[in-house]
Amino acid sequence: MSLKTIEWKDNSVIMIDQTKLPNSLEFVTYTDYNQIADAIKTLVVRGAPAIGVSGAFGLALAVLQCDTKDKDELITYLENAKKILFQTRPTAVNLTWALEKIMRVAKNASTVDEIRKSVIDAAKLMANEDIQTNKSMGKNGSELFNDNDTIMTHCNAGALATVAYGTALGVIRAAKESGKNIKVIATETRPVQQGSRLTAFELKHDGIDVSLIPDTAVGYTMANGLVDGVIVGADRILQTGHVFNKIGTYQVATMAKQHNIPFYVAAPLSTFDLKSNPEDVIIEQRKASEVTGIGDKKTAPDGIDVINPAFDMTPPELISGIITENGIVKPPYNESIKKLFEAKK
Ligand code: RUB
Repeated sequence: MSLKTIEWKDNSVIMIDQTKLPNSLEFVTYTDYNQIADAIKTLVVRGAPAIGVSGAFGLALAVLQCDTKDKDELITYLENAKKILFQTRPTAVNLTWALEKIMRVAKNASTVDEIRKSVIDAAKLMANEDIQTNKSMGKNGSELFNDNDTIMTHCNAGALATVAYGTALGVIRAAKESGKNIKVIATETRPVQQGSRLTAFELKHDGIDVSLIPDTAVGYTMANGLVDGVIVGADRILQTGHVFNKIGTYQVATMAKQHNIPFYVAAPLSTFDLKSNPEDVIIEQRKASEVTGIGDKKTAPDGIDVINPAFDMTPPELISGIITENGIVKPPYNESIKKLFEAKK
């Protein structure tokens, strides 16, 4: 069984503290939605689907924290909690999706007790469904890869970015479970090192063959025939097929195109944002210290100006296919994504 990133237990939320990986596997327990907001902000929990479920569990804690007997008061309390949770990280759309879904459940309930029960049940269900969704995505995507393929991945779109199993790494797990011998090349993913700290840790933990490369070796490995395909996750996918994902994804996709290597994205339907245009999406800018040092060690001069976007946008023409729990969509994305959501209704 792959790692379980986030769990509801005895009216509290238990998470792996991802800031401590790979040096130690530690769990934290939260009983206050403000702690969840903080955990999302400080990357204790990260990855689009995991952030969504964390937001839902944040609202589940909020219904327990507010001890009113008045329904309107409880809804107002939840609206405020939703606002605080929403403000944590702007780019991954799964957070908005999850918070809105839970708020709809709360507003549809008729009594205070019913709100409490239905919100907690819905958040727990969302967490369970995330695992099932990843398994379906894995099954759908595993056919894209052949025995003895080496697959490159960027950032961490694994068990640690979801509740368990993973999106991009879920596809790799499923391909392996179907009997294929698959090797993985993980980029280290500067500046926060989700590749070296998290992907390398989780694949090694699960006994999957993984080699780590510096981000700067993407071109070298592709040019030397060491890569058969690429698979990454996503934080937001637009109707046009533009994919927002961890900074550097665009470079990997461009290099894959240059070398005729298929580039796939694996993400659940909750990662799609059918309303926004590329220019509407807020790209999170993170602190300079992530770039000017590694851990406590300084690697740049004091006072240097820094540009540190957490995400970039990969245009549809670089993407060979998008794997979802309801099937794989291929270009032209405007049509195939529209059809995917029409079939869902
Ligand atoms: C995470 C990141 C991941 C996607 C994965 O960034 O960009 O690739 O969230 O999502 P961060 P998915 O570590 O800054 O949160 O699991 O849907 O593929």
